[in-house]
Amino acid sequence: MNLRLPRINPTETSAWKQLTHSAQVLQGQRLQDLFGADPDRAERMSAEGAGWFLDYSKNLLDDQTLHHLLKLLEECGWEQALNATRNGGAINETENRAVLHTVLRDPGHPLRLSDGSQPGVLVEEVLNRMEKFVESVRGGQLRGCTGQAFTDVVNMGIGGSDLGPLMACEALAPYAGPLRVHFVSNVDGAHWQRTLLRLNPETTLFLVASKTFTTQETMANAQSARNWLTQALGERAKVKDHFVALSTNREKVVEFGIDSERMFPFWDWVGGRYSVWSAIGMSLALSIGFERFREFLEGARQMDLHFWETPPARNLPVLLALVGVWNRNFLKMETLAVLPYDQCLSRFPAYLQQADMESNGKSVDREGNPLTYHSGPVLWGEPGTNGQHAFYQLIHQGTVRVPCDFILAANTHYPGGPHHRYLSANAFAQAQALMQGRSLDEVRAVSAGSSNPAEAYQVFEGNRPSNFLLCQRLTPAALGALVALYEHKIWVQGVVWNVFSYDQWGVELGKILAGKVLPLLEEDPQGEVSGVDSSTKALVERWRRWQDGLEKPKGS
Ligand code: G6Q
Repeated sequence: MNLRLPRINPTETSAWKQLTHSAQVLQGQRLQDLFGADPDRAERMSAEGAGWFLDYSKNLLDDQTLHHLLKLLEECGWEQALNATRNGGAINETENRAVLHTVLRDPGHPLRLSDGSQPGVLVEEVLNRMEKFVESVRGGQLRGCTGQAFTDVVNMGIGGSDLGPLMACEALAPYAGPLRVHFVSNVDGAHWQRTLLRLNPETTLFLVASKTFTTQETMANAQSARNWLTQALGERAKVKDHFVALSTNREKVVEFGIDSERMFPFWDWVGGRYSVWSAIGMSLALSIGFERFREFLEGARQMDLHFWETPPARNLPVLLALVGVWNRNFLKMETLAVLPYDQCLSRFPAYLQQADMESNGKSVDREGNPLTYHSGPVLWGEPGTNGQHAFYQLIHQGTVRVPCDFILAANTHYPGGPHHRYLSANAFAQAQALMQGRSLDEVRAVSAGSSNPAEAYQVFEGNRPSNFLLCQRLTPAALGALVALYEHKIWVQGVVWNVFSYDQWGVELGKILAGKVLPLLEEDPQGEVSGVDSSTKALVERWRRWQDGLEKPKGS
């Protein structure tokens, strides 16, 4: 069985050429006219699965474009890519690793890897251990070293070991139990020190979340937490009672002083930004309870099944991915705004930023050649309606076009008053306004003949694309499905762009250089700074003088 990813330059497919032509034709058309000429457009250009409804009809495309986009995916070797992924091929080739985060939501999965290991069995074991642990912490049986039950949990991790559980804890806050969950990620001491003000050492449980257990930020924070605990509790302190490790690196965990009994492992076939489903999800499980955590996994599993079993033309991740390729490569849009109309999803854009930009922010293809076309867009966003009072001006009337993903639940966890109707009306109206715009004639009709010197500024060009994702209620299952939807979308785009979506070499250089700069900050403030460029040298020298008060900033 061929378990390698294909090597196909998408620009050399026949579909790419057809799509280039379609883009020229469609750019001269108006979305509003496409709707006017086709009463079934919204019905045809929508799909449903795993509890989510996707309306992609407000994109500047037609049936033929969609047909070519599906053809593009086929020509880029989708079947082969899917087969390699699902059967445990080492598709993260530059790190020689399989990519099996979908097995995390399918405990007991029968796959056996070439080294004889069975990921599904390992997953099941760890989930069962996590369940017992979560229940005994939440039930108050497992206590701190002075005999008090835990009241606070602090997840210490960064990047993939922080963003997923943080986002999910926020999103599922309506399901949270009595444990307060905090997240410390930044190496900036402010993050840890501001958090500790809210903690009692006797009742705090620390989760050191790090796949490698060598990450500078996380280890510095964990070390400070350990010092704080031992200083506060003196002889009574038993570090092992207050620390848990979520990691793949047993040796380093033990070296840090955490009992292997309190270590919940995951494996190298789980990428950091795809790890919320693994032991890295411990903070979420402690917050919402294990039954809900399993529902979260099951929601993702339902999206996996939808992705694997639904024909591409009705397949949510495939459609979202292909519309994204269309906007990025053919209509030349450089960014994507993710706009959840849900305060609980306030961290979702930040989470997705990592998942998407770290996966597809690549410029070398699978044969090591520079890309001659664009890959992943810049992803950004904020929850509605706040964004409307901030950056939507540019989305409506700026000189760049920004495709938007609107996300909304039909029901809120916080009923009472008109809030949810206001919120929902705004979401629908923004997507509508972006699509239809407002012409000069319409502006003049409002002025009803009276002079209006601002009329040119009140015109909205419209024709600005968006997707709309709607679920019934943001339950653990719905969130799981939403996250899995975007994970698969990212993967499909990576297949088309012929990149390796599961490595992240771009984060390495800065870490190496930070290791070289650090000694310069620790040396004699009067000493010479050498071995760096003139800009870095001048900055470091000024930093030293200002830090030691040897010089005052001008104008201060
Ligand atoms: C994610 C990346 C990265 C990683 C962090 C933390 O895919 O690999 O964001 O999650 O660098 O790494 P550790 O979990 O090893 O501390």
